[in-house]
Amino acid sequence: MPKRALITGITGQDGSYLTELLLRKGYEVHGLIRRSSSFNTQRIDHVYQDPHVKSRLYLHYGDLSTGEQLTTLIYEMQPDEIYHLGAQSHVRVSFDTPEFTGNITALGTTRILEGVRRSGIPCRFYQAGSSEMFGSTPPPQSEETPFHPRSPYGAAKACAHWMTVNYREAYGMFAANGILFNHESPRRGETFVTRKITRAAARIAAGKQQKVYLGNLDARRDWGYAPEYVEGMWRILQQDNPSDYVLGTGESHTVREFLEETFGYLDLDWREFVEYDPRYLRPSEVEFLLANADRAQRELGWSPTVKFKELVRIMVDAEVEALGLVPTGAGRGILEKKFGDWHQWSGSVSNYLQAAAAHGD
Ligand code: NDP
Ligand code: GDR
Repeated sequence: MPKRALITGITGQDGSYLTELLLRKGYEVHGLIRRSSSFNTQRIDHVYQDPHVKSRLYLHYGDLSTGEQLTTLIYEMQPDEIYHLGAQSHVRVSFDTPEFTGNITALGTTRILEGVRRSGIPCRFYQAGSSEMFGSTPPPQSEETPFHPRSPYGAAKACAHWMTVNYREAYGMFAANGILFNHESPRRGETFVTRKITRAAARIAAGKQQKVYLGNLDARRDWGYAPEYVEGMWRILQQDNPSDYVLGTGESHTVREFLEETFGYLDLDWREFVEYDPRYLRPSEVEFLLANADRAQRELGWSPTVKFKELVRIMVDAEVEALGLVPTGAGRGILEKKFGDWHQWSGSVSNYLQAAAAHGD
């Protein structure tokens, strides 16, 4: 019998990479999707087949705002592993929608945990925790670092983290937290800063856009490559005992450095194209994130190989290709060289980008 996994947030960046990983490992994969008036499955269309054809990927309608249906779904599906990635995941937006963010990002986790408990199923549970929980606590941040969240999103994730610990301790559930630092890819949502910058730079180089408007350029982030992080999630659930792990690269850079690297790769000077817009500032900011992921390296054998400059090249090449142009190629070369038989990541990225282009993105 293949293992059965349920992924919430399957249509997001991480959900799509995790789906590919688990299908490659032979899992039967079930995803929770919410009904939308426009297409929201572009990131997984390339692995989703007609349900009338034999397939190992199944999609179920549902929403993290309602617990009863989630419990029924879990009870009927009997998954071996649940990867709970669904969330209102945008930090800036969480200041505009604090109650909604708490409902989905914090209580959504409680609803899934409660669904597992009530169903009485011995499944393993992964909570998608975030470095945003550390907030203003100085770097480097590890599993021992206290949380001091600086946004409704960070506070909601801290609640979800502690609920996961509580269900582990109270009911003996295999419930584990990943505490993941920023991870990016060509599939990143367009309003997160790395994708916003790489997309704008490629369009500017192609003469399709004049300017890009940004907020705080001084914030420091530890940016890694998303496909490596979903491998970490899977490893967390394969341990003998449930525990909590920080995943990050151990390198931190400012948004300004990301601009320099991106525009520099395209032989452009970012200062000519970037304008300041206070709309993108947060009422309280997280200034400096830098992971200490020693524990993950020691116990999971996980250490990311794609670092800052390589990440930029991968993302820029993908954006250039999406515009129908020929990329410089360093990014594509990095993927092919580093991942050997993982070169399908770049294949699926291209498929996704072609699909996105067909949708008029
Ligand atoms: P995305 O924003 O790309 O994806 C979020 C997913 O959650 C989407 O599939 C979205 O569906 C789904 N979702 C949102 N609201 C609901 C709801 N009410 N009911 C059901 N599903 C819902 O996030 P990422 O893939 O980047 O991140 C995955 C998880 O990891 C998130 O929980 C995020 O907070 C967390 N995280 C991410 C990090 C990163 O750097 N990427 C770092 C640390 C943590 P739809 O497509 O319909 O909007
Ligand atoms: P973050 O990612 O808040 O770290 O959360 P984001 O890319 O949104 O911001 C990173 C930094 O860039 C600054 N910034 C801007 N950000 C956005 N989005 N748009 C802008 O125009 C802009 N200008 C400057 C921000 O102020 C910030 O300092 C991401 C999300 O994926 C979370 O879900 C996840 O938990 C964390 O990463 C780890």
